[in-house]
Amino acid sequence: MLKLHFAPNSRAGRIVWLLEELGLDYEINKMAFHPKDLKSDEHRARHPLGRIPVLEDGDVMIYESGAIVDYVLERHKNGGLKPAVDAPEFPAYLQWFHYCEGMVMPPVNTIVVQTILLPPERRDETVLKQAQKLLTRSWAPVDEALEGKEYLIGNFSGADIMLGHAAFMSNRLGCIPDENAALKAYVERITARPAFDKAINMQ
Ligand SMILES: N[C@@H](CCC(=O)N[C@@H](CS)C(=O)NCC(=O)O)C(=O)O
Repeated sequence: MLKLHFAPNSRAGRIVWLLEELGLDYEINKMAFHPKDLKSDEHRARHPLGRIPVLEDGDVMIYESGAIVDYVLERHKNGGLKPAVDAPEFPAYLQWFHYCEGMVMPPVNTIVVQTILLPPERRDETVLKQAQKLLTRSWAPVDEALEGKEYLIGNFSGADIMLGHAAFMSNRLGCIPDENAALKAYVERITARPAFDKAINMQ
């Protein structure tokens, strides 16, 4: 059975969401979002940097949330929630799937470090402001792409698992402006999906 190494309030929620959407059986190794669990020798043997998510599937151990999503879709759902290579939506699918970790998550990481993880005396207001500006700017093309669409490529797909989760997180950090109405509505649509609700509330 698939085994997900998980901690709450993290990207591991993406994988719970995916597995729930697909109706796959899985078990969870719940860890605390704390160095005592994540940086333990046991977990570093799964991920050298002591990060999550990590998925175990028999002899396979794989990390990087995007790689895990693609692995599950290809190996366990025969490419479900993913357009065929020759489908017109395929390039947009790839673009939005990778835009998540490539463009959106770097400033999200900085904002989390500068507002939550660092002690107040080590926080830097300039770095924080820059990251907030970059994050807000990064969402503008996504808002535009969502005009008149329910999901990023029309139908719900693996790209939504990646970027939809990041949109929810960014909205929670207050970095999606009200004028991005299509994106705000998208976050609401995603939040209403039962599989997302289960993933995001898993502690
Ligand atoms: N690009 C990686 C990022 C993994 C990552 O940084 N995960 C965070 C949680 S969202 C983590 O494990 N942080 C713990 C730490 O930095 O010690 C992915 O998408 O899986």
